[in-house]
Amino acid sequence: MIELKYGASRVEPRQDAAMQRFRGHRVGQFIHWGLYSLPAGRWEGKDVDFAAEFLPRVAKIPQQRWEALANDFTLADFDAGQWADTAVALGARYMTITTKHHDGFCLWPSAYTDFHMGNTPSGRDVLAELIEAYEARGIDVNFYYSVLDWRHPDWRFTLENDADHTAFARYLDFAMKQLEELAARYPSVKGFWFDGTWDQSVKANGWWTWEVERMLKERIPGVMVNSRLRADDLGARHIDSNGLLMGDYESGYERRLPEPWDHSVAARDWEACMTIPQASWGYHQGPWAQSTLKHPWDVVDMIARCTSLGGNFLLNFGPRGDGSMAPAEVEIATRVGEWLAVNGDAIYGCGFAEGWDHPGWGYFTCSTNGDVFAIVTRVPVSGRIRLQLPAGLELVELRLLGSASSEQPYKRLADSLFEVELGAALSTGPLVFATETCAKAGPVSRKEPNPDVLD
Ligand code: 2OX
Repeated sequence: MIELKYGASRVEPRQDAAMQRFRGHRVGQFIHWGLYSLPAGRWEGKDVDFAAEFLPRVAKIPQQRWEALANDFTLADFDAGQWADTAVALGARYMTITTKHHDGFCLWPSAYTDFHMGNTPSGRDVLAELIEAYEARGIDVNFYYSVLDWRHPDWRFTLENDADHTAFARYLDFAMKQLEELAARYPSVKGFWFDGTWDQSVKANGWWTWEVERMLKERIPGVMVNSRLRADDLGARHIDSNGLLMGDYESGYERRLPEPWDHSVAARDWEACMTIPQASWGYHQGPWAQSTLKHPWDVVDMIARCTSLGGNFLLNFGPRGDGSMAPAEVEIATRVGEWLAVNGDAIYGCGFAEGWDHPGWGYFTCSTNGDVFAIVTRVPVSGRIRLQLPAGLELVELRLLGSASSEQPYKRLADSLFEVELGAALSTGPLVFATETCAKAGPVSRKEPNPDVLD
């Protein structure tokens, strides 16, 4: 063990009530909304086929012109209740909103910059409105905060000389003050999701990331912070130089998920975030994004995959510049939510099913009571799946969620191996079977009879 001042603050996962609540949520709604939502990936009549929130960088837009977008951010069609209804439709249990993205624009009226929503025509405090609307529907609100800031004069990507160190020290002070301000103004926030922490300048200031975590936890009991905030004394990120997780959950899975059979990730709390289009977080109006929207069953597959590996899934929405939700995203949220309304027992509060090997046709999840669910998202062309139970278990019953039928569509092929005929139920989308099992009588052997199979 290396002696670290700013490494992980614990060895084992958090088990307090706030952590257990977050862990049980499994499905969250990410929201990217800012000035980039207005041009929505198009500048001077031309589509810019890159993530919409990167438009000012990719299209090299002069700072003044970017800032002028604030005059058009009128919120003509913004209704926090409508956003929260979309989260309810999705079945999300928490929401994470961009309070400040890389362009530096703040959704709350910050005392430390003029570049904020309070100085747009409506002057509304949209964070306060969102917290009220979401919490009224029982949905937790978390804040995304980009440490990277393209606009602030004291931001540095690297620290090359004394002047850089002096400037960046001022920047870190500014960001700390903004975070104190967020914590003071919106004390019911449940967590902070940090981004833009990968540059050398931040890695050289691990102490600051440690101090941010400490400050937030002191001011907001139970608050969650993601591992992406953190760097240790030596600049190691997420996982400290002793191999321990920093922050409360691992947040490195961005637009990618762990491999379904990689059970090692289940040892930690984690969350993956995902876009609905291929690669834009902010709303992008062009076909580059709109022709790549995921199918609701793709989203269900990802939710099931994350749950089966003990992680949360944060699905991103990019509301439009007028404040309205994109109809195509609302439609997808609604379809996914309809599935969760029937099958949520296999997701909410569930996690890794110890002893159940990854099946190619989908995922096993396990509730806190030990109920194991088989979620079928990847059906073989045969229309049948093989259900391999852990050695020593006997199948008593399969119950198809959302079905009143007590028919048992399976037959035994071998010890602990069953075949399930999926049949017509398939046409309604991913199927979930609740499994009821009991201990098998007699001796249990996992040994393959084939002598060429090595143990
Ligand atoms: C930068 C270099 C390579 C790949 C991704 C990035 N990246 C991603 N930079 N910023 C991001 C932000 N993180 C997501 C959660 C979005 O906010 C995206 O803008």
